[in-house]
Amino acid sequence: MQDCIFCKIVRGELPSTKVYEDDLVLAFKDINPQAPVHVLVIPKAHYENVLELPAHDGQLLSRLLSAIQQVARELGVAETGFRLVANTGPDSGQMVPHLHFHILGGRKMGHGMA
Ligand code: DGP
Repeated sequence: MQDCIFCKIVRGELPSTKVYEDDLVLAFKDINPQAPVHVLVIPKAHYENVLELPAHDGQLLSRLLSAIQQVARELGVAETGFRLVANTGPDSGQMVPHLHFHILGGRKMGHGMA
């Protein structure tokens, strides 16, 4: 998508600190980290949120899950634990309308989800 900032990151038109990449999926550090480890895992193709992500696309779903697992292990939060968040739509506060999974870890998270 032309004006989407995450599509621009995928195309290399905006810089990012990449931590994982394959032909379908990219993971990079969040520009405004909320935890010592804060990574965004995205499909390279533009889907606005999880509701648009095609549930029948087993290859993409599997690749996203593998990337999340690999990033968590490589960045050292697989043992200590992490939070996985996909804000979806207006009430969630989703700011960037390109599906992204936040991996947040490296500190104790609060019990609240809000
Ligand atoms: P959300 O509220 O779930 O849409 O979170 C969007 C996240 O994206 C937010 O934590 C900040 C991050 N972000 C926004 N613009 C950029 C950018 O240009 N580069 C990087 N690395 N992260 C960004």
